[in-house]
Amino acid sequence: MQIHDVRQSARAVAAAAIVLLVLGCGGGGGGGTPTAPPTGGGGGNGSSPATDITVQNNSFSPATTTVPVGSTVTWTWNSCTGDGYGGQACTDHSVVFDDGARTGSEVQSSGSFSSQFATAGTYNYHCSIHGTAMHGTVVVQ
Ligand SMILES: [Cu+2]
Repeated sequence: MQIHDVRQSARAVAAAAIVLLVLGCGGGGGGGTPTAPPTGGGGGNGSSPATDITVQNNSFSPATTTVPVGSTVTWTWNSCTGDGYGGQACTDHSVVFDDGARTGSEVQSSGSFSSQFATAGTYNYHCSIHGTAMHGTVVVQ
């Protein structure tokens, strides 16, 4: 009796294992690849123009920035470099508009300056310290 019972149990286990294998196989194969639906309609953020300009030593980056009418452009100073003694040396720069009509920034070596552009046009500017060698353009359209 005992031996018989063991054999029956073994068969049952084997049968169960086969069932599990078949189920496992079907489950794995039939899953398919989940496809993530594209989110949203416009993807608007990707097309937003850069309105941040870095004031670095002897250049504005990017040199030309194109923005929609009404945009506020922010210049952020990044003009500090190592002084060779473990400290930092920060160089003065400014944002001065060539036409003189718009208010520019102070001469400063850190911080930022923002200006809003309500009218379409091309606004050339330069640094009062380094002259036209350090210049940039904001195109408002
Ligand atoms: Cu400068």
